[in-house]
Amino acid sequence: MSYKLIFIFLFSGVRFIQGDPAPYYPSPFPIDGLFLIGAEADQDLEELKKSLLLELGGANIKISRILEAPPVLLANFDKKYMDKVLNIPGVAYVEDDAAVELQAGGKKFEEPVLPEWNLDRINQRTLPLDGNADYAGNGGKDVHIYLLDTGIYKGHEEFQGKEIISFDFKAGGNGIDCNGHGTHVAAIAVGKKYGVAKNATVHGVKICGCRGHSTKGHVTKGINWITRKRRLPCVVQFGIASDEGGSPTLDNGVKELTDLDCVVVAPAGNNGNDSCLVSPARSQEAITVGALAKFDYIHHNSNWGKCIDIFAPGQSIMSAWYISTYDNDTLSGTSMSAGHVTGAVALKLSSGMKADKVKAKLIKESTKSKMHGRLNGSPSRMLYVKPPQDKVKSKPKAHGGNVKKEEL
Ligand SMILES: [Ca+2]
Repeated sequence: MSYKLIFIFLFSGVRFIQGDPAPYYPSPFPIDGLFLIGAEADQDLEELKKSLLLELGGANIKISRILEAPPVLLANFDKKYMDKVLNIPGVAYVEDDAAVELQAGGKKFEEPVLPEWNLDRINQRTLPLDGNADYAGNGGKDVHIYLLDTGIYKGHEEFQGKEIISFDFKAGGNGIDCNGHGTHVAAIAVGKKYGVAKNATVHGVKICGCRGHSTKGHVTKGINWITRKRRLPCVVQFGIASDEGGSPTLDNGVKELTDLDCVVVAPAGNNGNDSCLVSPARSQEAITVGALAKFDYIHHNSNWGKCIDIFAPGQSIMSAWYISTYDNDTLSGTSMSAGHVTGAVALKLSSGMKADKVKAKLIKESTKSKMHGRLNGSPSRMLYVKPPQDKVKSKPKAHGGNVKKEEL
């Protein structure tokens, strides 16, 4: 290998020669004329805005700061100016803004509704289900969960007043869920009946409209709000995934959140494809969650592959719905799976575990090598949350005598 090649490999991805253009990351389904401009870490965004307006002529150009650190601008301009923008000093990269998708489907798109199985499944190593769905610990008390999703239906009985409407991507918006997805995921994480961490607090960070439409730009604004306002201990769950072009902005946002002591949970995505193609699932720092079907197979819609860290129930999950205080509905998807892991993270944080230890701990404690069917390179790891000690299964010895506690 020549020295020149070694040099290029060592510095790949870094603009090491003044005047090299920044990289451009296209989306297969871009929003025409709308771009996220990532700036170098020490770049003054106001100065960069001035440079952009100068290069682009200023006419009809709208530029807004959507993430302070790492710095990102959202700008509209004609793509014919792309080469100019990529050569402006201080620009680290440009990516297309594009739609992101919620990672769930309603029951009308799914198989027949199954009896509630999910909370029962994750506190035992093997099937059959034992009818116990309790978890050890204090239910995630004092932990703050931030859901980048459709908001939360405030006042649902599942939340017992522990839900907080925290952010709306629309100026003047009320942050209330008018879609259902966010309320459903929130109750899987903290709901009094449907939830894993029943004493944690959940914050709605609304990045989707009523029809579930969102963009990388909207999600980035939500990330920015959390980076500035978060309360610790902190878990952030994404309810969305990008298209298969990925997103350096979302990936960088995850890294920033973990640097700020939040644990980040991401759905693997619901396209039945490689999870390493989408953001934030492909992020190294996030806990990426695939959907487990009943009987321990990968759910047919779930993404798969080596970017998944763990699987959790994601088929036919009953949880709260947004129509009324007592409403519920059944959805499937990797967002539902991620809701279980978010609750499990809250239990760990509430027990005093440091945020940077949680991912490795959940992986270490997962139920390994028990999944069935084709895994497509995914790790065979299912979420495991310990039951209370008094619910640990007891078995008499074969010849009578003392009862031995069996660790499940
Ligand atoms: Ca059980």
